Amino acid sequence: MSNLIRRSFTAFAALFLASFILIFAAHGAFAHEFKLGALEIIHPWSRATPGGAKVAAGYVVIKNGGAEPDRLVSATAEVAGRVAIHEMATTNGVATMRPVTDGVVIPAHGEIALKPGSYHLMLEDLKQPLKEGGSFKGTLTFEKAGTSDVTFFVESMGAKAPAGEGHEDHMDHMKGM
Ligand SMILES: [Cu+2]
Repeated sequence: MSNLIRRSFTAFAALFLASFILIFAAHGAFAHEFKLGALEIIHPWSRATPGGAKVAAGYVVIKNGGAEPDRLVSATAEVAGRVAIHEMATTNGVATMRPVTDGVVIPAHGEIALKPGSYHLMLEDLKQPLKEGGSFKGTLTFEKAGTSDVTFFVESMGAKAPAGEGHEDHMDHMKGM
C-alpha cells in the first residue's frame, strides 16, 4: 500500500515538474516581466522604426499587488536621449497626445496598461533605429517602489497599432511641441 502511495507521489511530482518547466518555457518565449516590490512590470515593448526616425513609443503593463497606489513618474531608455510619458485621448473624434506631468497612477490591487492609443512612453532623441526582434535596456521609476531595470522587446513596425497611433502622428506631435 505505502509502496503504491510512494509511486503515485513520484509520478505526481514528475508531472508537476514537467508542467512547471513547460509553462516556464512557454512563458519565457512570449513575454517577460520584472518585479519591483508590489509591482509587476509586464512585457515592456516598442516598435521597429524606419531609418532616421527620432522618436519611438514604449509600452508596458504594470500590475500593483499592494494595498497602496503607486505612480509611474519617469523612465529612461538606452536608445533615447530622453523619455517622456504621454497620454493619448480622442476628443470630438480627434486623437491628440499630451505629456503627462504628474505621472501615471497604478491603483492598489489594480493595473494600468501603457498601450497604443493610450498612455505610452515617448522615446525622444533616438540614437539608433529600433530593429524588429531586438531589445534595449531602460528603467522605470515609481514614486514609492523606486526604480527597476527593464528590457524592452522591439516588435514589428505595425505591431498592435490602431489607427491614429502610427509613427507619423508622433512626428507631427514632435513638430508641434
Ligand atoms: Cu507620444
